[in-house]
Amino acid sequence: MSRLWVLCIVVVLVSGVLQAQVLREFPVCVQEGISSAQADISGDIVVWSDSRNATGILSDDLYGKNLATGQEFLVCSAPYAQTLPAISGDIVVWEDNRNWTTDWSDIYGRNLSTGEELLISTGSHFEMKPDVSGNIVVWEDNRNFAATYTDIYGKNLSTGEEFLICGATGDQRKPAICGNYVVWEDNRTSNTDIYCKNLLTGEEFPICAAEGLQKTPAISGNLVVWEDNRSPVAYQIHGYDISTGQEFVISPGLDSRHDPAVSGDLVVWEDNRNYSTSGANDIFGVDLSTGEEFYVCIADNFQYSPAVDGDIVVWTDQRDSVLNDIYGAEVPEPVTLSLLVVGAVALLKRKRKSCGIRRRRK
Ligand SMILES: [Ca+2]
Ligand SMILES: [Ca+2]
Ligand SMILES: [Ca+2]
Ligand SMILES: [Ca+2]
Repeated sequence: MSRLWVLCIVVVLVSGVLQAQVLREFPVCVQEGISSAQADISGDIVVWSDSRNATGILSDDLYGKNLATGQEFLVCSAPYAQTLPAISGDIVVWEDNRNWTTDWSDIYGRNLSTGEELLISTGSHFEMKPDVSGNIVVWEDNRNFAATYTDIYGKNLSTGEEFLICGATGDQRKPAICGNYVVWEDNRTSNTDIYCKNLLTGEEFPICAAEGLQKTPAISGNLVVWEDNRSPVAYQIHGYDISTGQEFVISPGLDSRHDPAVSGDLVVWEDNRNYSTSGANDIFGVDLSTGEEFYVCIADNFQYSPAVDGDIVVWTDQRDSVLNDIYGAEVPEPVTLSLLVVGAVALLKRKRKSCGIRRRRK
């Protein structure tokens, strides 16, 4: 048997072990009688919406945790509800209802390094579901609802300039941004597609305008992912590489997959494949560099709304009760570990790209 065959067999055996390897899971925020949900992550910082100070409905606040130090901190406790936080580096943005009686929802933010609160967009209409990448914040905005329904707006935090990203007819919703690319769910043709705008060139183009519904896009680098029900049986996870123009199926299956998140080669989503036996969903993922699909969390009851940055996945978890908690898991890097085991290159580590800052767990 040649050395090459021995090496191949060793790698296959090691890969089999790695597939069975359990991810390192950890609680981020678990409080009895309190709901913590809607987590996002950038680097070591996780942020979420939290009911610990709530005195009634619509009064959640925002909290954060530094995973490197274990320190938890308050992000915003203004009146009424602060929800749906998104984070990129030091900038956290969210949907804010403090001016609910006059302005409906607005977009606020905080610079975690300076402590400064950022008033991003207010007005007597809805601003919703923000995302942030670097200095650019994007959100759903219905100021022109009578003419064009919901549109996508953005703001450059460096210049203070607010600008229209897409004002097409029909609803444009759920924007996500990475670098110069903004993607969103677009209902201009009534069967919901995924569109993209390059903020550098101003060019707008469809990512996927197939039959059926394409929804909940996420983006990292040139990779866009979404849930897609063109199949008559279930929502599946699809992807599109902007640099090659290639679309591909990431996770097919007869049980629905929803709400994907992406960082570099790592894609995660809500997954119903075990619903018939467990009565609830789980979080699954795939490393696109190896094609290896794996479970991130198959705990009891519902896990949903995953977010990922680098090797860390966070999600909302109902394993203990219908009151949500936040859990996280570190995804091992199969290629790195394989090389370590066969003793080929002990120090070679494959880095995953993320949209925000690059990171590795210590
Ligand atoms: Ca408003
Ligand atoms: Ca519109
Ligand atoms: Ca469609
Ligand atoms: Ca579950």
